[in-house]
Amino acid sequence: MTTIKRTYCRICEAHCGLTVEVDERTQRVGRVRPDHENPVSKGYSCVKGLGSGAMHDDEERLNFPMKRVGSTFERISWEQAIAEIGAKVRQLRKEFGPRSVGLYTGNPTYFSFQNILMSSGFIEALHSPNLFASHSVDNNNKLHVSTVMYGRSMVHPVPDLEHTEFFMCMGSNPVVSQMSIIQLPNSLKCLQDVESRGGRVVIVDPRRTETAQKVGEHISIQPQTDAYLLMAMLHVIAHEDGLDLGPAKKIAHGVDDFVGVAADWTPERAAVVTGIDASTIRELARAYRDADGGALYMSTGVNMGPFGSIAYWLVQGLNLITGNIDRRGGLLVPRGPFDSLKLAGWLGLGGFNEHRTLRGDWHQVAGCFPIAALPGEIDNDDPRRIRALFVSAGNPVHSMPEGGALARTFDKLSLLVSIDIYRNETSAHADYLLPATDMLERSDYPASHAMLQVTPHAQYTPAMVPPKYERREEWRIFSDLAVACGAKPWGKVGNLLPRINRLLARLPGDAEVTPDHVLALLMRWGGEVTLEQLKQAPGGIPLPPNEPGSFFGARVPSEDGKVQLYPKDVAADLPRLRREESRLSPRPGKLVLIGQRDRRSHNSWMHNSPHIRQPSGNRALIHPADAKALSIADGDEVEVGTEQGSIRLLARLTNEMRRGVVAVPHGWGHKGTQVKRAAALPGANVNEVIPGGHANLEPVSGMAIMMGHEVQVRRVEVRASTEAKTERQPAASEAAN
Ligand SMILES: Nc1nc2c(c(=O)[nH]1)N[C@H]1C(S)=C(S)[C@@H](COP(=O)(O)OP(=O)(O)OC[C@H]3O[C@@H](n4cnc5c(=O)[nH]c(N)nc54)[C@H](O)[C@@H]3O)O[C@H]1N2
Ligand SMILES: Nc1nc2c(c(=O)[nH]1)N[C@H]1C(S)=C(S)[C@@H](COP(=O)(O)OP(=O)(O)OC[C@H]3O[C@@H](n4cnc5c(=O)[nH]c(N)nc54)[C@H](O)[C@@H]3O)O[C@H]1N2
Ligand code: SF4
Ligand SMILES: [Mo]
Repeated sequence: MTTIKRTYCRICEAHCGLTVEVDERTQRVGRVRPDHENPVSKGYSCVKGLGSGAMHDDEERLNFPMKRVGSTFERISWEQAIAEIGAKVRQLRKEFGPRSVGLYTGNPTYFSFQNILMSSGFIEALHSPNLFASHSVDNNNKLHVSTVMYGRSMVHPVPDLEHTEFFMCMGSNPVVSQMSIIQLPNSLKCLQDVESRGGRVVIVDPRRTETAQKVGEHISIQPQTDAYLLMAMLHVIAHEDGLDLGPAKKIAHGVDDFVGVAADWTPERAAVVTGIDASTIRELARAYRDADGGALYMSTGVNMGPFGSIAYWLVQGLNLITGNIDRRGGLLVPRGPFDSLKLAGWLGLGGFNEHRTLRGDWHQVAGCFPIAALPGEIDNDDPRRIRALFVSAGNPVHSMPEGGALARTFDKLSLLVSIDIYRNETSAHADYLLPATDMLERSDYPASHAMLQVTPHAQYTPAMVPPKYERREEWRIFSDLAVACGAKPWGKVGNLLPRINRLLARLPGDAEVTPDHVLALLMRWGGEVTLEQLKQAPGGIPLPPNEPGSFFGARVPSEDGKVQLYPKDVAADLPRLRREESRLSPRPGKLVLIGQRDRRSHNSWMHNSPHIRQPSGNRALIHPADAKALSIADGDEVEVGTEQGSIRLLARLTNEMRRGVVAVPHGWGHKGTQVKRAAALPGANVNEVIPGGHANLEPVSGMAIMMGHEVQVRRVEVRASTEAKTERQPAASEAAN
């Protein structure tokens, strides 16, 4: 008998509702479809989520624990894997101390309640500060700025798009990505609705993106210069026109200092850097200020540039002084079903701590060090360096800038363990591979997004099917590892995470506590809904809408309940903004590199999907006029190079691009992954040319600077290009699913 079960997707932040056909006898997964009854996503989904069933059955999945033997991997039992890894870690910790263990948690971690809970619990229980996270390659600036402005990294007011009159979207391509640090399924429709209600949508991007082609007005901006645009908007609103700062002063410290930073940033000055006319900047600033509810939003295109922290500070500050935060049609701060802010306060999460890296003295953001600092923590002569590295749900060798440099440090490790659903470029170097469950094989709750929902909604999903083969739930893997590695039962006094970890690991007797028990406790405490109620409502339960006037004076998690509008460390970075002002244009003959995402890929891990027909590799998107100057024709093979190295891929000429800018999608060019479909796809890994290391970290937050590097683009000699052309397969648009 086939049952149709309801769940939600955990690949991107939209968390779309899905239905899954399950054969009750065989427990096989059939068709995965959009859930039309889901009250938030209302039948929206994309090809990645619909491919989750095929991914569950992919014959190339990692299904058993494996151990490196010479240059290959051999299957071993879970008992052997856990015991051997545990023995090694115990020995390293005894000899070199707790810092000898490190953990990198990749992007899918944040889509699994049990993984978030247990991965950080694991490293805390081992008393190591060495937790690194993928948010240092997408959102560290946001997490850091919220920490210094609001007191906790998880406060990110979300646009009230159902009521807004003016929405400016900088550095995001919602049609493809569904955005970030926000939960908004079918974001295109939400933006189109703003327009049909008579509101205005402005897309600021160096490329006329898929989004800009479908909604709003496109404003083309020179990469890396959004902070200058925002400065000029602040100048117009607060200096040229004058603004009553009284209301802002009631809720924030440092209002005058904040406004003061824009005193000499006239639109004329910003126009030179951004490439946006001064008159346009003035008009935008005033339209935003005068809207009956306006919201500025920025995402990874700006985060990944050199001024991510300054830009997010300006976005928050502008939204605040114009009275748009905590108001209808502006931006609201969701509560979630339980008080995440209070909980974070108790657990000491999302604030500052004393941990620093051995090299570079980097602080943690949201409890994690920047991933780009990891190579330096492994390869140094300090006896406390990292010697055992765990990588969970991540592929840093491929996904971080200059990942090859990280791979080269692996020789210095005594142990590398990958916990993943596939084999990837990082685990190719591992000593042990531990197979995790996929999203259909585990229960879940979108805890990390509770405070980011535009339409608040609580949905619990049970596992759709039991794990196939010997795939194991992450909570169990981390729990067993913690015990085997010698975690002490009760951890540091006052730190609850190791306790939870221990609780989950082993209760006295045979009782087993699972992440669901922790969730049930949190829900009960929160009071909005109980886990029992959620289990009875498979499509989830709508929560009260985000409430204007509920944040300031009530829930701001800073010490005195006020916002810090002039955070010293961010403001101290302003001289760099001035210094770089004249250096942002590329030198003659060079182009500026930005990125692009594709609906059919997800960072580095969707290319093996048996469900998704992939285009034949990534392409370098170049404006026809730039291409002409470089004698490049559409489909030519080009070399994109920096001082660090070069990659070769085919060119696609398109006037979507801003002149002087080249876009190369990341996540392509799979080598040594052992997964055949992905490895067979042509394409190149752009992170081979994006410089990494400490020098390329945004200095305030440790966010990797991945956009805006100057590159040389040249046509590969005719002979090679003819070969490339003969092999050429359909262009991205031709192969669309
Ligand atoms: N040049 C450039 N580089 C970029 C970006 C860019 O725009 N330009 N984008 C960056 C961004 S936004 C991010 S978030 C990072 C991502 O960086 P990472 O998170 O390090 O890498 P991913 O490629 O997302 O790899 C995720 C891994 O998790 C595995 N996985 C999937 N589901 C599960 C699961 O449920 N459990 C476990 N254990 N494993 C699972 C996948 O098989 C895959 O190997 O990359 C960044 N890299
Ligand atoms: N299909 C698909 N969806 C995804 C992902 C995926 O890989 N594939 N990844 C997921 C992840 S991990 C994340 S973090 C989110 C990211 O979601 P988004 O933040 O929306 O990321 P992108 O879609 O890459 O859009 C970034 C935009 O910034 C533009 N840009 C580049 N430089 C600049 C600049 O200097 N200024 C401005 N204003 N714009 C600039 C780029 O042209 C691009 O259009 O997407 C998620 N969703
Ligand atoms: S947009 Fe696609 S990948 Fe993202 S949650 Fe929805 S179905 Fe999943
Ligand atoms: Mo990301």
